[in-house]
Formats: sequence, structure tokens, C-alpha cells
Amino acid sequence: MDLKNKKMTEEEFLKIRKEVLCGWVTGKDHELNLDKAVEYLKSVPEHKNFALKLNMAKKQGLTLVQPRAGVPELDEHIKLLQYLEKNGADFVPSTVDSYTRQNRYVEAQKGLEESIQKHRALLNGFPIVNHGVKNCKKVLESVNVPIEARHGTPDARLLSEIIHAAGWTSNEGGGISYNIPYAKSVPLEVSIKNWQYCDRLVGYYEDRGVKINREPFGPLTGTLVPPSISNTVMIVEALLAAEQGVKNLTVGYGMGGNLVQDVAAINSLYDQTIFYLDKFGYKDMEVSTVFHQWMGGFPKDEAEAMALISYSSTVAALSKATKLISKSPHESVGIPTMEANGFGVKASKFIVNMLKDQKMSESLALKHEVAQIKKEVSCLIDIILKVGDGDLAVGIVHAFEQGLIDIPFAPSKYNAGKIFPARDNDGMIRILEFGNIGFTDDIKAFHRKKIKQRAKSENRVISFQMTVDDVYSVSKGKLIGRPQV
Ligand code: 8ZB
Repeated sequence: MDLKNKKMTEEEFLKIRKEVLCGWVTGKDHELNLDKAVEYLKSVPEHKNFALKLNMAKKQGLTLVQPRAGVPELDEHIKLLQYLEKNGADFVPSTVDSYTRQNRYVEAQKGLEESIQKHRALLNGFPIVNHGVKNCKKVLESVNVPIEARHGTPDARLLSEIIHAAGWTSNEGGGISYNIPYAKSVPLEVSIKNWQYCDRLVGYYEDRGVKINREPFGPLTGTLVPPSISNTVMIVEALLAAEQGVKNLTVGYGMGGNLVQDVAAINSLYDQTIFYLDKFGYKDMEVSTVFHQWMGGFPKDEAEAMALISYSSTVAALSKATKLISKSPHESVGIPTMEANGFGVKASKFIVNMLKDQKMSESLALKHEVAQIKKEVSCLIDIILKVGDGDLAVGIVHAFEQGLIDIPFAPSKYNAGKIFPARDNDGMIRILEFGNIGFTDDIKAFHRKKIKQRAKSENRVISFQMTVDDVYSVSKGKLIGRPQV
């Protein structure tokens, strides 16, 4: 395997770049010129720079709000983002369609053309590559807040070239987090290399005085992911990015549902990201956090959905996450209308403003949960480094191969899929079936004890049924999937 966690030389980067720019855009997008891109990025006003705005929020202890949003047609997309900005979005996204995520640009083009013809969105997002630098610049120039590309793309090299050249100063994703939860058969080795390229591109700009934010995708499959597993993925992706020259990172976490565990997860994620970046010698790093509102199944009822959105915002604000990603009352149905999306933003803004000056007080329970997550994360990172013989990138590939890192409910065949999570009696996410996850016996004993307590209180045997019940319970208005009595 010629994969390694080593900064690409500029020569290597430029060589791969030639291949990346071949094909679809050759002769079409004349704006993919690095010097021109640096010049344009430098002309982007400070209030539209993602990294600068996040750093300011962090200093002020604020939680800023960002929705997801994307429609195929340019003018409609601009209208949507302007509307969300007007309703309080501090950052706007451009969520990309599924064809583009799989580099199927010919089909994306067809969908875009048909959407224009029929005045109806026939793609589930904004096809960035087909729009090219020119249209992406128009999007940026039409709003007054920073823009981030949000997608789910194992090979986002061309997409990343386009968005940054268009002045978009944040890109979501990572070699693990935009592969394992999104794709069935892309080898990790391939997606890690592709994301090293995306990060190296950011490093190229950072070397020339342009600040660009990178955000690994924290929620992973969005379904009962134990915090230590997602935090480990966040930290190793942060380290891979830092090696390629990324300086501004936002590590993410998808809400689990138990207030104490969620606050503990964000606190420990922040601490340990800083700890490991420092440990491996990456200096001058700016780290912030992002909290994703409930990523699992939503209630159909719109009032109930709004309640879940408001509760999610409460937890995000109390965790002091720098940013929160909002949901809409249409979540259980699909892509929201502009108005429903605006509702989610508005409600979320209201709550974070209410809680701006309040913080969660230290408690024994919080302290214990922070310590538990940190212990588990450090155990997993040690294992990754061990099986990689000291190389983080190689270690990730081997750790997944052996199921030492295992993400619940992921579609990828490069993920073991042998662990099953379940909630404990307080609703914290624990592990019921370990598969081959690289935890010590001590950590496993802790999880067993917690699940046993719940089984006892519900007067039932420990089984996969608990996992199933927990997957559906929040959409029915209960955190823990207890048997009906
Ligand atoms: C992994 C992310 C899933 C979430 C939302 C889904 C879900 C996907 C769009 C979108 C607004 C889009 N999502 N695509 N939201 N506009 N084009 O991402 O609804 O909440």
C-alpha cells in the first residue's frame, strides 16, 4: 500500500491535479487556475470567510446556526440561500446532489437541464461541478455570509477545486466520514488519498495566506453512534488534514439524545482534538466544534419535529459548540421547502440566543462521562497507530479491515458492521455487541454493566431487540426504546 500520512510535496500535488482537472472540465472551466483562485479568495470580504467567522464566534462563546440546503437551478438556489440568510442563518451551505457525490456528472447535467425545463427540482441538491466556478462565484456574491460545500463524496477532488476557486471557504468531509457512511464499495485507501488531496489543496491556499475551514462529518451514520467512535474518527481525520497543511478545523458530533452525554461528547471532542494535534506537532491550529441536531428518525408531526429541533438547539447551546446544523419540520418526509427550512433556522436561532449567557454546570455525571469518552478514544487511537506501525493513514485502513474500528449501520463493505449499540438506563449510547472493536476488557465491562442495568430495570433479556427499539424510539417521542407495558 503506498498510502501514508505524509504531506504531499507541491510537485506531487500538481501532478495529481493535472489528472483531476482532465475530463469533464477541460476546456470548459477556464477559471480553475490556482493563481487566479488565490487572488479571488483574497478579495473575499472578511465577513464571508468561514474560518474567520467561526474563530470570532468561538472567542465570544457563541453557537452559530447553519442549515442544509441545495436545489439544482442557480437562481432558485440563490433565492433559497438568501431566504435562509434572512431567517437568521449565520452560515449557508450548498448541499450537493447524489449524482455529483458519485462523480456521475453526465447524469447530473441531465437532471439540471430537466429541472430548468420543467421548473421543478429533479436533483436532490446543487450540482457544483456542472455549475462550475462561474456559477459558484455568483452564489457567493449573492449572499452576505460564508458558504460551505456539504456533500458526502468519497472523491471530492474536482468539487473542492471548484468551490475554493469560487471563494467558498469551507468544505465538509473526510476520507472516512465521507466514505464509510455513504458508499458501499470504495476502498478506504482510495477515499483517504482523495481527501488528502482536498486537504493538500487547502494547505496550498494556507501557504499563500488564505484561510479555509475544513469540517470532517461527525454524525457518520447518524444512528446510535457511540461518541467515542465518532470522536475517534473526527480526531484522526483532523490529524490527516493537519498533515496536509489544513489550519482551521471544525470537528463534529451528531446528537445522541442524553443531555449529559451530548455535552460530554462535545467537551471531550474539543479537548482531545487539541491534545492530539499538539501531541503530533501541529502548531497554529484553530479548532472549533459543530453539533448536529438529531440525525436519526424524526417524528412526522411538525409540532413534534419543531420540539425536537428546539431541544437539539438547547443541547447544542449548553455544550458551547461553535456551530449547530439545523433540521426542519419536514425532516421525516425529505428535502424541506424553503419555508420549512427557514422555520428550523429561526427556532434554532431563538434558542441559542436565549441560552447565550448560560452554561451547563459541572456535575459528577458530566465529569465521569467526559473521562469515559476520553479513555475510549485514547484506546482506539492507540490501536490505530499500533496496527499502522506508527502510520496513521495505514493504521486506519488496517483498523477497519480488522473491525477494531467499527461504525454501526454503515453500508460500506470496508466496515465490519459487527457492533450493535443500545442505550443504557439513562439513555446514554453504549455498546451491546462489541464485534472486534479494539476496546480493553475494562471498557467492555463498563458497557456490559450499563446495558445490564437497563435490561434489569426493563425486566427483559439483553438482545438485539433493544437496538431495534432504540433506533425507532425518538421518532415516537421517547429517548429509550423501552418495551410497552
Ligand atoms: C446526512 C445528511 C442528511 C440530512 C438533508 C436531509 C437530512 C439532504 C438536502 C437536505 C436540504 C437538500 N438534506 N439534501 N436538506 N436540502 N438538498 O441532509 O433532509 O436532514
